[in-house]
Amino acid sequence: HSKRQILQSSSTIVHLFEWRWNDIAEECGRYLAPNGFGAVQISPPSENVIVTQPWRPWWERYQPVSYNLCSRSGTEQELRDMICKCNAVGVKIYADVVINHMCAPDMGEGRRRSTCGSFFNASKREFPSVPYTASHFNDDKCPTLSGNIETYQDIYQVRNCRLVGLLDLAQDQEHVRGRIVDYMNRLVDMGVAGFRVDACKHMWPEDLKNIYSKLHDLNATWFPHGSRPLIYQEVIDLGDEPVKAIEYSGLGLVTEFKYGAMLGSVIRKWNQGKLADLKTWGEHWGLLPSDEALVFLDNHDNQRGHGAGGASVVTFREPRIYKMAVAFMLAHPYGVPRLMSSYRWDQRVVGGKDQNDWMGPPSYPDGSTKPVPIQPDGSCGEGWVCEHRWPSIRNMVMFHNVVDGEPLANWWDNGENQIAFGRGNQGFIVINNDDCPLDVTLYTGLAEGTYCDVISGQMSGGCCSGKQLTVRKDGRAHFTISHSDPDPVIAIHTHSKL
Ligand code: AAO
Repeated sequence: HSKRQILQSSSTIVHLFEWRWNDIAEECGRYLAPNGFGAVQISPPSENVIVTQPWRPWWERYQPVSYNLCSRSGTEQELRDMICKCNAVGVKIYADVVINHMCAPDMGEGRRRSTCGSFFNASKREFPSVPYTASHFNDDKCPTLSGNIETYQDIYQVRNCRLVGLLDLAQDQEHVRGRIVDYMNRLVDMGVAGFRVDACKHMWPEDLKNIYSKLHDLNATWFPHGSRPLIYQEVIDLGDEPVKAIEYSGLGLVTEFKYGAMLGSVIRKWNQGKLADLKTWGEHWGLLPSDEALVFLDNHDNQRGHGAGGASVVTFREPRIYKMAVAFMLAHPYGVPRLMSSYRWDQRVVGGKDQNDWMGPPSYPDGSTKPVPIQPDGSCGEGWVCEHRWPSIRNMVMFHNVVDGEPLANWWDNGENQIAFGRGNQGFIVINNDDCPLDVTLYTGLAEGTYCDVISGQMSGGCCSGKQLTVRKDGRAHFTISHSDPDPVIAIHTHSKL
């Protein structure tokens, strides 16, 4: 296929966690589109409560007070402008929507505690800008004395009580569904291509179905007539609770939390795990059907001990195994992949818990978020990690596009932690996570020729800045990977051919 087709086949989503709309607008044109990224997940665009105790935590954005579109990421105009610029270069925008609940009841009242200055009164459950009043919440249906979810083993508590104390909206009411649908449709009309729906486990599937059915088709300025929003639903199902991911998978994609937890465990070689086991990776491991799963290694919660996934989850703090796991994820055909793009914060772990897990994005003393500066070497400054700009991660996004639709092929492993596999005859990857060198000749399925390894370098202007691999007439190539290599992976594909 042509370069153009490859950029368009892109499905990889990058979560630009807490980025400002203006920075995302620039990133789409200068970086994401030319490197084959398919879409950006943005932080919640709705107006939220301003939390000052602790100081401006990232999680305040998960406490809406209205559906007005202004937040620390920017104004409504900046949001609109960003969506337009990203669509213009073919990068889709998926909005994170918080529709299960509003803020917590102890968040006060007035206009000064909200990001657009809208009035609310949390203890009275009044949010006149929507509007919602006390009657629009689930409290009368919740069976617990505290009003909060006390156990995840009772589906009525999970759906009708307050998640970590947050005021729980009654999506069974037409008025509530209507306000949510209006909010989501305003975003669709502005040009978003879909949604990450927060806390779906805590809403009844039939109510969500009703809401989704009323969404507009995507904006025809940018998308083919009749295109529907892509929806991926946050449901944490690690297998030990009565609420199941499959209750939601008929409605849209579902976040597959087992993916990062299990792959993290294998890459760490915990419980006798080894890469060779990944030969059967996918549904055989108890994961959702591939076409229903949104997959990722870490997310904004479990990279800081919130949510679920546990200690096996790998993050930017362990770059070597992180890059290895990302390479596997983007090379493997299972699921729709999402990359995390984080900011750094100082961890202070006391008794197993990070006391700084609340820390918000790089910001000025007044609480406003800092821009993302790009350094001469292409990395980000000011505490923005920008995993998506790490060269091998960026290049694997292109690998993912080149091999799109091709079946897993030519699997090889040494029975331990050295593996290799291809995707049809379009790409081939070799990974060495053993404590000894890899030195092997393998059938790649690729056409004869010299290929540039996109992990150690890349093609530019017809030259390869990394390792070169020779595929012989019989499709075989010789690979060596030292176990002390900081990037113990080789990946080649038809568009990295010299
Ligand atoms: C903040 C404060 C709270 C305060 C609250 C109200 O931190 O102390 O009470 O405000 O003032 C984020 C933050 C929260 C924050 C909230 C609002 O993470 O700390 O609360 O904003 O500002 C559950 C939900 C899941 C949710 C996750 C965090 O099911 O939907 O908790 N994720 C989303 C967002 C997240 C956001 C919200 C929802 C709310 O991504 O950023 O919260 O909008 C079990 C359950 C899971 C459950 C976890 C954690 O997991 O299965 O469903 O996630 O517990 O409670 C084993 C099990 C596994 C289990 C896990 C952990 O691994 O196999 O199933 O253990 O126990």
